[in-house]
Amino acid sequence: MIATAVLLCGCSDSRDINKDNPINRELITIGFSQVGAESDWRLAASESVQNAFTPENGFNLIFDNAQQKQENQIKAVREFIDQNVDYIMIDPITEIGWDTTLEEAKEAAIPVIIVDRRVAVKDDSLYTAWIGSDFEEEGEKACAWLKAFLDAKGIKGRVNIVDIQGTIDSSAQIGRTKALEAAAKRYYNWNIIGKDTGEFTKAKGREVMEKMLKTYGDAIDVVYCENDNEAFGAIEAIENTGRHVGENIENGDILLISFDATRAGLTLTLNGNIAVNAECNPDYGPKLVEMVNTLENGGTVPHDQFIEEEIFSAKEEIKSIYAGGERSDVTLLTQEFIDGRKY
Ligand code: GZL
Repeated sequence: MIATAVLLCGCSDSRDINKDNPINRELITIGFSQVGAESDWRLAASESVQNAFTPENGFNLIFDNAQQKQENQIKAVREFIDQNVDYIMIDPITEIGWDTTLEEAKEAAIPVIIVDRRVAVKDDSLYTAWIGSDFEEEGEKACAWLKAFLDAKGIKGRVNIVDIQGTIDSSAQIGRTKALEAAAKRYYNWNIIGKDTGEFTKAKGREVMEKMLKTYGDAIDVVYCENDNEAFGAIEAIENTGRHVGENIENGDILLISFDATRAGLTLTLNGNIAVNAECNPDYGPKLVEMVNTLENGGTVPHDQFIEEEIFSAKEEIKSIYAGGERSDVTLLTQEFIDGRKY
């Protein structure tokens, strides 16, 4: 039995939530099931939620880290139901397998808000709202940037790409992979020579990159890392072989694309190790507080809404890109911009 530790933020962070721990009904109790702690992005997203749902703001937060296992998320949600929390929030590790659990929450008349990644359920009324990223658009922006970059350099020949995917069947992986595969169909000279999941972690990203280098060696021109932590691992693996991470793919460099735009990821983007970084905004906390307060006051919230996101690079030649039917400015990175980032 993991002892229930009530952290300073007034949230308990335990898998076996203590049923004897009486809920303070003056506060709105939120049961939050988080994917895990697999990446810098995930830590930032958890911090955003814990900084927002505080007793000072009128909340009691029960926060559960599922350690990247859906069965742990389902167990936590059932415990939230037993505790009769006021709201359940879930960042679902994968999209499938949620119907029964959400039906149980509906029977208990507890509103559910899905955060970040999505659930694929037969009946969308099983959850009150979803707020998250447009992962396919993130991928479209990254691919549009690569296309503009290759055009600016006059590279028309074959470009061999490996895809270090995220957690398979997670919305982020589904969207980012789909965008790359669509771009590879659209541009005759783009060639995806390999893909494998890096599970959004540095260790697995490095392991996959090592395997890809052994298999494809000098043939690799571009690595499409589906999050920053995979890119951190990929850079280590590439540099261990003596190859250079950079933009001169015509001279043997390996160009890296990444997602999340964490502080560490943006630092590597500023110094050119990562060529372009598509933001995945982790700052859900304040938006979720606003949504709960609206609901508490009898208001309604959009059933589905996207969180705003940008795309970053240090390469001045690409100032804007055209993706997902819209033009997006590319934010040119500076150190002070990175220093000023909340997460
Ligand atoms: C995306 C999020 C992904 C991040 C990864 O919204 O679900 O999961 O891109 C994280 O860093 O592990």
